[in-house]
Order: sequence, then C-alpha cells, then structure tokens
Amino acid sequence: MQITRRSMFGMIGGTGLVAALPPGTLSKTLTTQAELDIRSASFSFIEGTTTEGLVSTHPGAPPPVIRMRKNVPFNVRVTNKLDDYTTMHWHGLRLANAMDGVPYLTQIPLGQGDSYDYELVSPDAGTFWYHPHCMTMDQMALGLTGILIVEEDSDPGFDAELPLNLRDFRLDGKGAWIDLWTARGAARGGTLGTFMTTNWTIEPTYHAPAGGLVRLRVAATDPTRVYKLYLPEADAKIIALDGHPLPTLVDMPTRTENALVLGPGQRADIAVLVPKGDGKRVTLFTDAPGPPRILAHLVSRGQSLHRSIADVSLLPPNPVKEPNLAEARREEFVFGWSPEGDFPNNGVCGSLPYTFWSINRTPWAGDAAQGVGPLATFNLNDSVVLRLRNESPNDHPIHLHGLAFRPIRSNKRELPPYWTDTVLLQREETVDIAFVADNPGDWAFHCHVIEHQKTGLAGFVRVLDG
Ligand SMILES: [Cu+2]
Repeated sequence: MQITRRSMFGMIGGTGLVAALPPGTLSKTLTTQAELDIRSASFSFIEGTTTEGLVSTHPGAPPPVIRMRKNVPFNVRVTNKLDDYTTMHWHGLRLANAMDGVPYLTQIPLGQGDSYDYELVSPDAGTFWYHPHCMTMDQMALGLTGILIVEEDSDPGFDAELPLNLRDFRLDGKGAWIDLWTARGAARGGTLGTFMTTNWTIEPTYHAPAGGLVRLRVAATDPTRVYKLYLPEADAKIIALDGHPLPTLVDMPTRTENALVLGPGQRADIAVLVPKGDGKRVTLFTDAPGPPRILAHLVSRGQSLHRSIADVSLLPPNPVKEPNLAEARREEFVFGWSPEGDFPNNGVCGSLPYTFWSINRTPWAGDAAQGVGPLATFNLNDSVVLRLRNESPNDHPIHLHGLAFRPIRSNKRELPPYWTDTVLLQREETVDIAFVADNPGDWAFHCHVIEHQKTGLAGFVRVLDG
C-alpha cells in the first residue's frame, strides 16, 4: 500500500456513500457530511477463511477513517441496520452533549432501522476515534471501532500520513469466533484477543516515501489490550497524545524498556523519518506477553525526499482552558473490586451477567442505568481536581467524555504536561486530574477496558448549564 500526502485508509463521500478507497488513492477533498450504516460484515483475516458476523459500516471492510476540519460542522447520519440496539460515541471530541452517543444519558438508543444525525463540531485538531456506546462489548469486539481525524487549520508539513487502528479479534485458527469475553478476564485485566491486527490486518506493510516524514496516527481501539510501543532504530518523535499536541517533541522509544504505553482508547501521533534508499524498513512493535509483536512495517520507496527529523515542528496547541488549581473543586473517586452479585438490569444496551468493579464502593449499572445519579455535579466553568485512586492490581484507562483534562500528579511516576481524555491508571496508582468544567451536560466517566465498564466501573459527572 503506497501512502502519499493526504492519503487515507478509507474515506467517506459527500454523496452519503461510504467508499473504501483503493490503497494509495489520494484525496484532498474534505467533506462536511457522511452516512454510516451500522451493519453486519464479513472479512478474511486468515487466508482461505471468511469470518462472518463482524460489525462495521460497510460489508467487507473495517470502519472507515472519518476526516473533518477543526471548527467546521460535520454531520454524520448513523443508521442502525443491525437487529440490535446501538448508538455512536465520538471518543475525545469536546462536542455538544446531545451528540455524545451515550444511551439514556444523552439520547435514546437506536433500534433497527433508526437513524440519528450527529452534528460534530470540534474545537480541537487531532486523532480521535468512534465506537458504539450501546451493546458496546459485542459491537466493539466484533469490529466497530474507527479512527476520526480532525485536521489542523494549516498543513503541518508531513509527506504522508498513516492511520493505524490497533485492535485484536477473538478468533480460532479457522477464523471463527470464540467467546468474546470471559468472567475470568472481566474480573482481572480483561479478556485479550487472539489475533492482533492493525487496520484489520496482521503485520501489514505500507510503502512510504524514502527520506520523507510520515505522520503515524496510532489509535488503540481494542476493548482490552494495553500496547507498549517502540520503533527500533527509527528517527521518530511523539508529537501528540490522545488528540492533543505535546508542548515539546518527545523522542519515540526505540526499545521495549521505555516503550510508549497506550491503554484502550488512547492515541499517539508519531512523526517518523523514513530511511533514505529504496526498500528500507521501519517496524512498529509492541511488547506483549511472549515475544515482541510486530504491528506494522513501513518500507521506503522512491527518490529520497531528504527530509530531516529536525523539520518536525510543534503542532499548534488546542484551545483547552487552564484550570485554576488554587480554587479548584476537589472530589475523590476510588476504583476497586466489588462483591460479586447479580448485575442490575441496565435496559436494552447490554451488560455482562456479573459485577466485579466499583466506583466509590458502588458497582454502577452502566451507561443505560435508570435512576443512577451523577458521581459529582459541577457549575459551569468550575475548575476541578479529581483524585482518581486505583485500589486494584489491574490497569484502568479512565475516560471522561466531553472535556479535556490534565493529569497533574501521580503517587508512582513523573507526569509530563499534556491534555487527554483517557488516563491509564496503573495498579494501585493514584492520579490527580484537573480541568475546567466548561462543557455543560451529563458526561460519561468510565473505565475503557470494556469488560470493566460493563461490570461496574462506569458512571457520569454533571456540568450545570450556566
Ligand atoms: Cu478498568
């Protein structure tokens, strides 16, 4: 696959057709609308076999990369063509609450044949993603996770761009599904997939311009896996994390010892200098149980463009308000185990049949629960510090919808200054996060290990309107 300036893995046409571009197709057209029909799909993960029963937005391919521009309204009409309920959530976007896609909290779930017009306007440029928030475990495990790109106002000057959607599938050796989750997994770190893919492909190879600068947009969309990324022998800089530009360029790790850790839901934008000369290879690895695993190869092609890693400059910062720590409202949330019991019925959006997790000692019935109040209520434009205390031996990627926050303190490690929507709490780690509650609405707040979210570790916070 040749990647070229402004190329993308898939695109959405302005006519409402979802079109998978042939590899290497160049598109400079940015549309302002799209239609996503959520439907059953099939795909060949293993040569000679076909996996049926996937969930995607077109029949034989992964969900497309959606591309919009900062501050320009983008309409996505989502139509449910499954015989199960769904909604769509736009992970990391600071958008209007009614567009957030959380069942009952922000909208009624879509039944079979229902459509919903999501009006997306993002004040932030960066790498985001989308996934359902109803029947989440099934539909995400079956494939419905896609990358959403919000373009900067001005061209940041890369020679090519490559979105990398990292996720596993739980298949046997013949491409047939095995149990999508297990009670054992849900009670611990989550149930890992058996097929590790990038853009639904095992160890894909992408051609890249020799001597050029490529922007990797890496999104960890797996329901469970924590990636530990490194690029051996590559000249590369991390330029953004979780959709927000870093204030300084950070060297991309070249070795497993100091790998870049991305938990479920997290993203990284990485500038890579492609080697000069034809056929030279750069390989993205992740550490995993067992030997290191290959996620993707870049192979140089063509006359060298003679770029230098010094040509990489900082991306323009997103307009996130700095919280006033001296006057901040302070709350503490404790994440831990819960006594196992019957899980409360959470309506039509699916739950797992057990409870293992809790916030402030209460197992939450999930997004779709009726009559569960907010974990905390803030006035509009309050500065807030939340102390997030992980009392368990498992990692929890804690995600807050609709707001961007700064992790400001950890009891275990140094935290660099950055903005995010998802912070990965390590075992028994306490992290303070700070933000300005400047977006009114009920915002879901949950673990992004989906089996944890669906077995108690999910709630919401309320930001009052004025
Ligand atoms: Cu968790």
